[in-house]
Amino acid sequence: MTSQPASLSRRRLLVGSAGAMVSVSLLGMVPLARADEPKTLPDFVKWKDQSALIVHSANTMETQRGAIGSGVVTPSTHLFVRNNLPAPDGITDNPDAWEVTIEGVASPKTFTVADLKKMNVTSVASVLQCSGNGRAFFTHGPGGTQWATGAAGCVVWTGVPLSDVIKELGGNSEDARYITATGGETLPAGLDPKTLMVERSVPVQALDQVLLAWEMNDQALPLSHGGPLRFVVPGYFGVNNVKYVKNISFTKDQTDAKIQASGYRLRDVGVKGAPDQPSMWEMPVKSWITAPLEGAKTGRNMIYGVALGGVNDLEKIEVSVDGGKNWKQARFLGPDLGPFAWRPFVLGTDLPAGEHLIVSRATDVEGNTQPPERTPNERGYGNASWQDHGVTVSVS
Ligand SMILES: Nc1nc2c(c(=O)[nH]1)N[C@H]1C(S)=C(S)[C@@H](COP(=O)(O)O)O[C@H]1N2
Ligand SMILES: [Mo]
Repeated sequence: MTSQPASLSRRRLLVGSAGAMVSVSLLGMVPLARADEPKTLPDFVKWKDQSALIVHSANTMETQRGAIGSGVVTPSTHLFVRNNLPAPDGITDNPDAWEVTIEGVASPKTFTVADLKKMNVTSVASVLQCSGNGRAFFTHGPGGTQWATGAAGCVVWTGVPLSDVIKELGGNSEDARYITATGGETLPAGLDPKTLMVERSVPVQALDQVLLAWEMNDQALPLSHGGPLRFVVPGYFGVNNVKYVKNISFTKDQTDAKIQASGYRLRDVGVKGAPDQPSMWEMPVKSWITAPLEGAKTGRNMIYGVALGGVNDLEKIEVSVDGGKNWKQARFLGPDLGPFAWRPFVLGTDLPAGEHLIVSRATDVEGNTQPPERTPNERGYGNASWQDHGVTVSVS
């Protein structure tokens, strides 16, 4: 493994620092890939900016809270990565040749990416956010990647609206209630494919916004983000945005793949996932502070953050520097790239010396607003609590 030397030198670096105890215990027979060991970027994402990322595992990396910046669009080098399975090898070498089959329509057909590129090309900005973003704040210890704020980013997708493709195929079947998209992973042999495959169903109403995308941030879609072709559902949680999509089907029922049937289901702590529980589809309104994060000087300070409305436009963003007792309306920054994009915001305010709990609370045009508290749920999904996303800043 190419990461071995770097990983070893990192350990040496830790000896004699605060991490000394950890590193000493790592010397010897402990396997390289320990969950608590700082890791270098795996090969398929070597092009990313490691200083902007927290590497949780070879398939999970999150953006550092302070690395989001105040731009509307997240640079691809800073964007989080989350793969349930390793990304397939070599499929982005000739992206135009990638094929996607569309079924559950009047005339089913297989398109290459080259075919799709001749259609009505559109760009949409949308927030990509993992269902487990904010999981680290739950106190019941839900399993899975301990994402804080960084399993989210706002990017610009370019592709063809699925609705255009469907029109060309004579429309979808009348009894279709879901659009089911299948990822192009090669599944390990000998195991039940249903337990591993990334196949997600979303309500057919999402057809209004689904894009088949081959570009992200004006570059060919990288393998790590689903190239050559991705099924993008703006406003929906990350898992519904199926990478390397190879099949799209209009179906009467949701897929019985595990990732849909029992995975990504909202339920009480201790309860098993089941198809009758809410699926992680539309994202709720949410925001968080991105600066300052630790220390600040007394006097005038600029407080920055990002806010998203999920499927709705935002109405307002408020900031409190006293833990939610008093709120002030902050200002959105930059252009509004539409309901699915996030909006950076800023508030200029005077901060006296002392510790301040800075929190933010977004409200969408339908009056939906962030709750003060998270709702405990088995897997730690959908955390939009404004209290959890606050930061304690010490001002001196
Ligand atoms: N084919 C496929 N699509 C996938 C996944 C996957 O493992 N395979 N992971 C999903 C999950 S859980 C999330 S949060 C997003 C992450 O997108 P990103 O890695 O581009 O940030 O992709 C989704 N689409
Ligand atoms: Mo996810």
